[in-house]
Amino acid sequence: MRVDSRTLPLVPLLLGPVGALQLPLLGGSSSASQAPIAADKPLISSPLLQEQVKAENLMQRARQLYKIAELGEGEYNHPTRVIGSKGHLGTLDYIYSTLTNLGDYYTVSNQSFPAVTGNVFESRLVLGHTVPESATAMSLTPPTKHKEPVYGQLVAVANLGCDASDYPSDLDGAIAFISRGQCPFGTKSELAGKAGAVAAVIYNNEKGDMSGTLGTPSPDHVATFGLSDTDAAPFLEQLHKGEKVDGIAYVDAIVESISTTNIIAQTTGGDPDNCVMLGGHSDSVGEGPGINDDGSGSLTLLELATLLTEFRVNNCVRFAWWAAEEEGLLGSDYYVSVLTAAENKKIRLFMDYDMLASPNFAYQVYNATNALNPVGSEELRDLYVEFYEAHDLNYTFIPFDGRSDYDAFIRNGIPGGGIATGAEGVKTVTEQGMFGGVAGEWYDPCYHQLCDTVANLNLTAWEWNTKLVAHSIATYAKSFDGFPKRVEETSISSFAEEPKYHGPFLRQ
Ligand code: DTR
Ligand code: ZN
Ligand code: ZN
Repeated sequence: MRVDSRTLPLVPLLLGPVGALQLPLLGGSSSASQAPIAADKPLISSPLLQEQVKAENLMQRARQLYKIAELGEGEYNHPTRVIGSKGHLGTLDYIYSTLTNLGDYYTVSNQSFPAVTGNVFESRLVLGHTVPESATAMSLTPPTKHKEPVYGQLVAVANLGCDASDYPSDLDGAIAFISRGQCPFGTKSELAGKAGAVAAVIYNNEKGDMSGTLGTPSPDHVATFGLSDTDAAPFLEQLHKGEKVDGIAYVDAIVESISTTNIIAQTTGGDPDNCVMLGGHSDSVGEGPGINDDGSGSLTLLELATLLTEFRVNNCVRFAWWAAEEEGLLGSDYYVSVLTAAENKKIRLFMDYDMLASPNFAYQVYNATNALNPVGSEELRDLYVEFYEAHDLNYTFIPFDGRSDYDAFIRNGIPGGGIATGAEGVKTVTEQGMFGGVAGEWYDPCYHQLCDTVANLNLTAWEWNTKLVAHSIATYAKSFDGFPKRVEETSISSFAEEPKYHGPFLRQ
């Protein structure tokens, strides 16, 4: 096994007293010198690589990953691979040991970075005599004081609660009632805390339920709930009429700062100045084992990294298993943030693979365009389209909206794209005709839930998508001919306004 000069061989997984994975910790990105190309290996070929993809091998890895998720039961009372848990540490060890058992085909490095993890153990909101059904504690919310119920009047905040002047003077000891909109949930929670509120309820100003994340913790954050527009309406009316609404808020939660780890593997063969990069995320949410989200993507990468060792490549291939995607793309953000300009330029494109096997799947392609995203993003999109069309498979376009680990890359001038099979979106009748499954149901009814287990995988979708990932690797590992050169400036993608998402959860 070759390791980056700064990376020590992984010590066996020692789940010490604090469960710390004794991984060597390494900042920065790996850089591999070009090893002599193994002349005995055939040049990478898409059909030959695709031929090696077998559903049973993928399922074997999924079963192994579920066993690893069960390591998290001691602390979470259910299987999970959330960052900081033994389930995630075990995932990292599985990925790292698989890669380092592949001889010197890869330079493998571990990149540690600071992250924040949160867990809501219990929460409850009572407004007047009602327990609003849609009330959901926000991700990364702090607990209520002493983790006990707090009592206060519900007090409406003016406008959208994005300025301190919106918060009335009588908010001290009250529960702030704030409309969604214009600024992040974290900003609203912080301003409410500074104004003396004991908790905050942010209600949707669009149709439907609303849950999100407070993002980077602040000492002024207060226990914060999301609420649907329909559940908020009667209380807005009562407050508008000058009636009093008593509130009780209770959150038992923890927010912790920890160090976690990205794993990067780059072929020692191939031009190191022209890399094709691809990633999935190694972590799950605290609520479940994440076998589809994103076990499917990270295991596809691990299987293809293994199969690729039978070939030689002309351009380097860099695999990434991101940590803390679920906390807001922290791993991929960190990785891109520490790239030098020269390192940035070596990455010709980044391909994101996050949820490839949803049970009620649709074949979804991120609708990247060169008009809005770094040039080359559209060509990558069209590679996916051409593959599905060549195999008479239907597909749909989905918004390239910042919900997964491509975001940092496209914001820093690196062409990006990817495919998915769907999360909490609802399959339409038209899509039922295109893909089968059940209209009116989520694409993944177990998204971010305990039931995201091995049984939650659609094998047909997973195998086809793994063949497509193989095709995407082989195409660019063989040649970038016809693919746009990197343009000079590392332009920021043009979002019309601050995007609502940066990661899985709504930020505002
Ligand atoms: N895989 C989801 C985040 C995600 C990425 N793309 C989409 C599209 C629609 C919904 C969610 C997502 C996760 O990590 O939670
Ligand atoms: Zn995901
Ligand atoms: Zn997720």
